[in-house]
Amino acid sequence: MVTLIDILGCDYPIIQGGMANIATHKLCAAVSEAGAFGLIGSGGWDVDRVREEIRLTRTLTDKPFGVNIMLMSPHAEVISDMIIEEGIKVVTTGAGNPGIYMAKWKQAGMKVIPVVASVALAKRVERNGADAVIVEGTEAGGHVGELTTFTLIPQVADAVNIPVIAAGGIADSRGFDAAICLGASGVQIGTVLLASTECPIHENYKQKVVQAKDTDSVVTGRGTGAPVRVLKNKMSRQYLDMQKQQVPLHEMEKLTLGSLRRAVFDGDMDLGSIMAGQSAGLVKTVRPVQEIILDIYEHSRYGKGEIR
Ligand code: TUI
Repeated sequence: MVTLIDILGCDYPIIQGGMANIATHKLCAAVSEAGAFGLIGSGGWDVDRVREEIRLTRTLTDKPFGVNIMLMSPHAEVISDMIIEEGIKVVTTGAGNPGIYMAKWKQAGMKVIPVVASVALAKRVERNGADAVIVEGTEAGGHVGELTTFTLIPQVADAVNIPVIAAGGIADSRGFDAAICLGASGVQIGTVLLASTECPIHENYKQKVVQAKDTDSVVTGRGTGAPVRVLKNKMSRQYLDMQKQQVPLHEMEKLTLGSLRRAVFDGDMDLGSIMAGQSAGLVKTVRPVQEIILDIYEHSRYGKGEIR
């Protein structure tokens, strides 16, 4: 049986989320060097920037890494071709159905691992040739679906015959073990890596994650087609107020436009969009990536055996 580790070519069944504007060569290389699977997050970037990030990653590590394609990006199609030219072996996708790209990626010999938020899409991508699925619950940060990790993982595990990777709400070995018990073969982590030494975001963002408690995140934009989980601040409150007043979407977009960048680069914790998951409440300190990965894997009770 092909295991997730075989598909990815890394040491541990732990994948880094492809966080837009955050998952640069620095984070990706640190994760892969630690024995997990790093990803370049292409959301928010054009094709040349993503190519540059791939090349920079290769200067930092010989270990395998992949690229995440944010399917709502206007650059998704050109990036989907560029990663073939660059010899990327593993691609993950998010925020949509990657159906139109699957054939060419499989033709190029790539492993394709879509992020899904429903059983229906998991089954569809399996039929289209996906090698595994990342099943993301609404606990996750950023763009999210409706269902929880706890309910989705076993339902998808029952419905498909490819490895399932759990995402959303996992920040330590307990979450990792729970995911394995629910039928997952591995996990994807994002929020806990925001609070890593190597994560290239503003220090204010890291501190905001560390200080967050259980109830400090909220989903903005439910019902608008692009629900996004962020940490509560002035920006999220303004957004939710406008939503209640049914302000037209393009007006709301003005508010969100560039707001993730304001948080990531300027450290603006009032008017920035601080994307993070519910697991922020579990994150207590900023640690090196290697410590975060090893802490999850070494303390695991169920994740080291014959999982596929
Ligand atoms: O994509 C993510 N997380 C993201 S993308 C992002 S950038 C962004 N910024 C503002 C607005 C929107 C996006 C920030 N965080 N995670 C993967 C993910 N994919 N979560 C949920 C889904 C998903 C949802 C519905 C995947 C497929 C899907 O189905 C659509 C269909 O066509 O069936």
